Amino acid sequence: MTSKKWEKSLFLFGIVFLFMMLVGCSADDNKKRDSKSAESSGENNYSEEVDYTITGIEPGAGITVTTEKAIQEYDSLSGWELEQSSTAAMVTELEEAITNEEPIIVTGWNPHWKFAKFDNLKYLEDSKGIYGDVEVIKSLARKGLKEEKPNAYKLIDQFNWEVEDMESIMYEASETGEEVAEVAKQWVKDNPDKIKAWIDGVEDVDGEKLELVTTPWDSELASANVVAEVLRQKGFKVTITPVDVAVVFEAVANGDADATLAAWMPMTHKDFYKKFEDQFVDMGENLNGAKIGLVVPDYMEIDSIEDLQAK
Ligand code: PBE
Repeated sequence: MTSKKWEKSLFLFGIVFLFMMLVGCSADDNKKRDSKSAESSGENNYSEEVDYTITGIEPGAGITVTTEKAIQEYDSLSGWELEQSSTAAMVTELEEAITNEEPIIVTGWNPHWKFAKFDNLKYLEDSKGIYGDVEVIKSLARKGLKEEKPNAYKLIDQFNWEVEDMESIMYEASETGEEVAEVAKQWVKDNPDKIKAWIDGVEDVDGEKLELVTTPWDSELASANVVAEVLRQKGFKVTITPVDVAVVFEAVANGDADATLAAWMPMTHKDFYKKFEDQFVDMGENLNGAKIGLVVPDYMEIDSIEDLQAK
């Protein structure tokens, strides 16, 4: 993977070098320098070119709240806007920008299939640590679940998987157009070894109901559907309700939902977590190695949020 990245970088470097040679030989010195040659000499106008706008996702997302904080904290982002729409719209804009080799700055995260699809993305360094470093995804249960539905609690508590597992489901769903729920079911069939550890000591039940609440992103639809499928095999009747992040926390806190597998901590959902802390049971992480931040295609010659310019 890393060496592939290297090869690709060298290849891209070669292309950029050739391009520069050609431009150098043929360009009329009086011609106005285009932005590409300005960038290669160390100056760039990326901030102006993206119109001081970060391409964001849904207003309710943790990464949206966190990015608003970043805009306040970084001098280099002063006067910037966060364009909020949807994850699908962000991905379309990212795809278009990459096709045309144009600059773009998006709110990005792992696990997400865009990192598998476009292998030329990079996170901008975040010296102030607004987005944190490594994120984990936690499972939360409503108070009383352990006592009332011990087998469901045990299974959810034992659920744990890798970034690659989650990403493979997301990627396959995005490539084939199949529902995440369907791909998740197949994943459960294909990974009996992983599931063995989750169901260790869990007894079968007879139609006990269980309500999982989740955020609407493919990452959390993947985990919810995988765990729901395993719970169903144990005899549970499971419903999955996708809602806004704020509602996920509220529903578990007030007992409307039994559990969620979708809490990104310590940064992404910090505000929501803090608001309802003590009103739910933190069951610990189910995935380690998630990440959020500002993401750009690697043909943009900047490394850090501080390389951007205030409006
Ligand atoms: N995400 C994906 C979510 C959590 C999962 C990073 C877009 C968020 O920002 O809340």
